[in-house]
Amino acid sequence: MKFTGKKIIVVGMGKTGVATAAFLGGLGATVVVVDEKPQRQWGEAFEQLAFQSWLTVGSYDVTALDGVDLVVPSPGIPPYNDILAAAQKRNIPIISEIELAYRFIKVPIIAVTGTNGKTTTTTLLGKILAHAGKKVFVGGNIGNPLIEYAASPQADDFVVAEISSFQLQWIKRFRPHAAMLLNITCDHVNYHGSFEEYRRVKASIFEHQQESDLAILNAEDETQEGLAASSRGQVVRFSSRRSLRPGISLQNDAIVYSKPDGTEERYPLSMISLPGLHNVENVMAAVVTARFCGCSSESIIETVSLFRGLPHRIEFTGEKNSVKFYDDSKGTNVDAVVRALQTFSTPVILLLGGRDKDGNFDALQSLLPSKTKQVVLFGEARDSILPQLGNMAPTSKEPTLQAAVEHAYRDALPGDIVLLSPGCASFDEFANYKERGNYFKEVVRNL
Ligand code: UMA
Repeated sequence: MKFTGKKIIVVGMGKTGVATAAFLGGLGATVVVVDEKPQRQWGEAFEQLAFQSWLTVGSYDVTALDGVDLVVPSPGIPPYNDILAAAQKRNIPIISEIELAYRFIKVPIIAVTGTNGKTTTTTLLGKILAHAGKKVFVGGNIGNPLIEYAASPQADDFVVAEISSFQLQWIKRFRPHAAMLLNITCDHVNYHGSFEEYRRVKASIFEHQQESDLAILNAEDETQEGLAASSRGQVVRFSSRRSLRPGISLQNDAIVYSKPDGTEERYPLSMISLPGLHNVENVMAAVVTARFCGCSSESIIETVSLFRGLPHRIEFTGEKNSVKFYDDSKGTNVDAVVRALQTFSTPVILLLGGRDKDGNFDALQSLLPSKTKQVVLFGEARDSILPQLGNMAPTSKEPTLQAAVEHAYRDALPGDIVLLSPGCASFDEFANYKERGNYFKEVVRNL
């Protein structure tokens, strides 16, 4: 599709929408922009665009679609949004920002998706490639839209992109040279409408791959079995629970990458300082991709050994009177809580709550007796989570995160661990998970 001379509506004027509008205007399109928020709240980046002759501000309703040839929604706009629903009815094509970017990016794209572990794996992979001397751009859901890269000189060897299900929602031809699906568990159901639809959208990351592309799948994830069979790319599966030949798997104290030709590479488990088996899986996916991109095993081991992980992911926060505190504020779904609990060998005091994303907390029941001493529920979701825990651990409720931390500290004995792994979004009290994690650290410091 040619974009020059077309009338295109961009829905949502956050980071993605502003960059998309600028890109389309640069191509010679007429751009209509809309957002549910009043224009004065669209931020400084929009103000740079506001007086361009190719741009008009539309009203946030279906009339904005009049005469429009194409819709580019921001990732945060759910598919059931009125404007998107009307565009579908009128057969106006809709493409996501990553689809648009893909059509203009000439550098091979490595796409990282999964319910959990995306940002850690994307960051690690970016570091491995850079350490091996490759020029690399790291972007996508991690914070900088790919469309910004499409507009740049593109002087890199690889683009490593964290890709969310929201960004995959409206792809048409998006074909990453390497793609990985780290795991899929229940998340974002209120956006996609059902777990099945969320899974379908996540799996579409492989849909347009060809024989020369790499597809990395989780061998322990039953829902991915069909994908291995249907993939046109070169499939490599990983497992942290059993040996895979071919595949990459954990065998005693080593990660063993067994190739289809029967050769093997070994990576010492001791190179990983990040906690939990889920991080071993993230490293496995990064190793396979880095080898595919031409990095040496030695260089990979060096980078992984130096990597200390990212904030708010089971991050040690501090110790007060021999009580240890861990910040897993990025744990915004139930599966992330399961992973965090499995990381600790002794039962913890778990802080759980925030804004519920329709998570299924029943899934925690079997873990609570062995992995928790106590649960403190907090925030907006505290009442809705309580009955789902099935009285499997002593549980109390507090209105706020601060009250929950203070409650946990009052009850804790020397040697105890207090873990914030909320299993919920942060928006009832905070702007995002980072703000929640930083606030947690501040409350701990002030105890
Ligand atoms: N808006 C509407 N109508 C709606 C919803 C939102 O008009 O129904 C407007 C808002 O008023 C706002 C704009 O849309 O002005 C925001 O757009 P957006 O939510 O798509 O946010 P961006 O600033 O463009 O950021 C997006 C990603 N946000 C989401 O997916 C929600 C960022 O991921 C990403 O870093 C950025 O693009 C660059 O690629 C954030 C995220 O939370 C970190 N992602 C989810 C996650 O990781 O779980 C998927």
